[in-house]
Amino acid sequence: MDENQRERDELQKALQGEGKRPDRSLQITRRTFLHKSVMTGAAGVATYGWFPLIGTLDLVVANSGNGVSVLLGQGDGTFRAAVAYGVGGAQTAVATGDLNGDGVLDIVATVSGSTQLAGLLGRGDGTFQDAVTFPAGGFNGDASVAVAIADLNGDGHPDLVAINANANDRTGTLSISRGDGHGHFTGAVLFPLPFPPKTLAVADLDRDGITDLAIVSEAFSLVSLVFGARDLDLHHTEYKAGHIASAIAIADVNRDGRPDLIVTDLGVNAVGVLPATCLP
Ligand SMILES: [Ca+2]
Ligand SMILES: [Ca+2]
Ligand SMILES: [Ca+2]
Repeated sequence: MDENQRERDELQKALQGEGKRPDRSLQITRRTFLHKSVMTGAAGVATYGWFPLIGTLDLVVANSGNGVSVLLGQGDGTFRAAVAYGVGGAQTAVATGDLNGDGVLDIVATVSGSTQLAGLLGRGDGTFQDAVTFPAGGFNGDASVAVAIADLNGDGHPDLVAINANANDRTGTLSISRGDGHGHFTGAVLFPLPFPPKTLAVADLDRDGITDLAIVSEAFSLVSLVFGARDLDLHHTEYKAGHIASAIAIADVNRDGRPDLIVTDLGVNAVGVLPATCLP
């Protein structure tokens, strides 16, 4: 039996055993992630923790202890001392984007054990205002594990996106709060996920001008692609992804102008690549 057939069989067994479906408007297609692997010799955690760049030189770090640290670049590859901002708890993930449309990058972070997102609005001089909170909704037992600032409905205004994992029943929710471009967000629209998510990446995967999501579930070792849509009538496609998919990045690996998925696999200490040509 070849590796791809084995993965398809494992996926089929996993899906039959799980037997859960979203109860809202996420339509599901399931496919097998026919990936190529590159051995790294160590557990792949390169993108875990999210250290997104502000501009090109600064770092934002989610602190497992408490708060978010910002390290401003000095232009020579070194950084000033970290400045910590309290956001009401320990962080599991952080993302940057312009929440209020003033042209200055802002920060949003998950708060461990909750679905309250913390936002830090940038002042434009490398410092940030006191934290504000945005509810990501979720069901009893949900906790936000990753966050993004991305325009999922293509109206030109950044939306707040969070994925919540439920510790009780191995499910999760996708939370989308639509932004008005001025820092105000609607209440979270929730989409149940039939797996516990771990992390996500954003890009316009199908190149229709609307940002899409790639969500990783480590527990089910899959990647779920959720395609943005103007009315938020979302559908997603699940890809079986190796043995223990743990982290994801999106980049044009083969330089064909289309975004490819790069997924780390803790099960075999490898990095898998799903070329855009395999995407729907
Ligand atoms: Ca801003
Ligand atoms: Ca939007
Ligand atoms: Ca798209």
